[in-house]
Amino acid sequence: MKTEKSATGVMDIDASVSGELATIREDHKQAKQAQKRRLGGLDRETLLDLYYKMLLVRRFEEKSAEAYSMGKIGGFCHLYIGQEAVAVGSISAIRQDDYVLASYREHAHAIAKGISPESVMAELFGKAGGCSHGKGGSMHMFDAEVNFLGGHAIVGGQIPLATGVAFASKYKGTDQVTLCYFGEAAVNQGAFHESLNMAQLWRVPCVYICENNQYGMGTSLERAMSFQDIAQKSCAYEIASEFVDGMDVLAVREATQRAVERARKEYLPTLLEVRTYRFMGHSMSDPGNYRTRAEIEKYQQRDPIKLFAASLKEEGITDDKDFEQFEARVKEEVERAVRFADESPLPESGELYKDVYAAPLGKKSS
Ligand SMILES: Cc1ncc(C[n+]2csc(CCOP(=O)(O)OP(=O)(O)O)c2C)c(N)n1
Ligand SMILES: [Mg+2]
Repeated sequence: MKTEKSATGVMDIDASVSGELATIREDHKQAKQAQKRRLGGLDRETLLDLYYKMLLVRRFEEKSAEAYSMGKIGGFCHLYIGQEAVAVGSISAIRQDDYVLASYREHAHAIAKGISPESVMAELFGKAGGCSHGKGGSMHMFDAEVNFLGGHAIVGGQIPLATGVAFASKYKGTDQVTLCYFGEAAVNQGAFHESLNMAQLWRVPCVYICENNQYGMGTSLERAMSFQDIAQKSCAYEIASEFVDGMDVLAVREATQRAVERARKEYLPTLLEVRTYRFMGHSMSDPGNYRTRAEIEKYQQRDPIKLFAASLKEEGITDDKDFEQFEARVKEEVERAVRFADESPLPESGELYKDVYAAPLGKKSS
């Protein structure tokens, strides 16, 4: 087998996945048929909104990558390109007053939950106009106003926190639901198992969404996990679970709707294993030499945005003119975000001491 290194550091192993390509094309065809069947149940406005949001976060992140290489963004920056259907589909299934907690790969979740692209871009630039006042950066988006509670850099750290947030909703007698996102590598953490145990035992309204993109940094799932059927791990705690195609925005939305209903009405948690793939490296500094270009291309054939666009077009819901208009609107929105971030000032030095400790209940933080 001929192996060579490309300019990007991605290994090219010729034709090793050609057999798999046929399977992935077949999967793609089937997913498209299933998606088209689902389109019928939704109004045009909802469908277009899902498409628009996926395109917005894709172009937003492409622009972030550009800004990163220009030195405008410091620190770590983990892109979500390829996974858009997961955040957009699932967050479309909740109410504004529901909660979302995510990992450090969270730009899309923050935008989908309602933080403005301007505020997310300014946070990436470390500017005062950012949602965390420029002190958090890429991994620490946060806005309590829209119930987006981070942005967590410790792998799996958000899982017990989300369980607590969901418990608090139940304790206070509200019917709010919490969505908790994490990668498949976090499933090996004790915190995941402890949280699922408590969630079912105490009937906590939390939906655990494992974004299985098949890699934890440069380590494939097969190399790190003895039993890789993540949805089935729920059996140990008698939690309801589903395996979902993460490249199909409507499948993600529907599975989340089922889980959210269970949480809201019966205070029951659910584990969703959403199978997806990241098209970019783990972070902006990842040379990516642990997977082949052919493997990436294989999954790019199942690009969630292209899949959805094809379904919308084939069903006569949109045409090429609509797509051009979407591109133009998104471009304008992303450029506005960059302009805002560029023009936003750096945080004042006094900002360093703000929000370090929580204010005692009932008192405003200084
Ligand atoms: C407790 C802890 N251990 C290790 C790390 C270093 N680390 C950062 S990301 C990552 C991989 C996580 O992969 P996964 O959970 O699958 O999420 P993905 O990056 O694929 O979205 C690791 C090991 C960390 N941040 N926290
Ligand atoms: Mg992963």
